[in-house]
Amino acid sequence: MLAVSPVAAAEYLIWDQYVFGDGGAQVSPVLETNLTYRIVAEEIWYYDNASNLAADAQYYTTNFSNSWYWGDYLPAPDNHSFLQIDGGDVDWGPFSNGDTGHKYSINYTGEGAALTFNITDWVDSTKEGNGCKIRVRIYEPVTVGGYVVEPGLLEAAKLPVVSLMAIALLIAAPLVRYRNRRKT
Ligand SMILES: [Ca+2]
Repeated sequence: MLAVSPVAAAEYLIWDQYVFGDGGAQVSPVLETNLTYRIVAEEIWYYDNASNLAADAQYYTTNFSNSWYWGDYLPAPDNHSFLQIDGGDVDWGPFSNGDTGHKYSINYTGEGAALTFNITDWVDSTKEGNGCKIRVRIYEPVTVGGYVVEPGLLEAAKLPVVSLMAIALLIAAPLVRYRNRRKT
């Protein structure tokens, strides 16, 4: 039987969009009530493109020497987040530098509504001269009959299919060779 798992569920990508540092909002598909999605935000945008000054979903750097591998980092001012959902701040978690892709991940339980993502520039409060973007992806848990499927079980369920395909190939390969031989 299928097991119910609130964490580490098997999941698939349902949305993949860029939220631009100098742009407007991006709206996700409607997220089902009581289904726990995973939202991943990564990469960097510029709060001052000309000066090579970068920020990510939660943090920013004052060191212009490298916009990917930052020399320093500060949280967004006044406990804000730069990447916001529905106009509100999000706690995207501990800092991720360039070596981990400025990547952040949260769990979000759907409320039967779409989510609106935007970047607010809390550093200099102007989008003039901003640049680049944050990539946002939403993953939906795999469910069967209303139950969330655990990854281990999903892998186990795939195994017989893979085995059957392997057997089919073993049977098909000699047949193809035999047919080709007959043609010559
Ligand atoms: Ca700016």
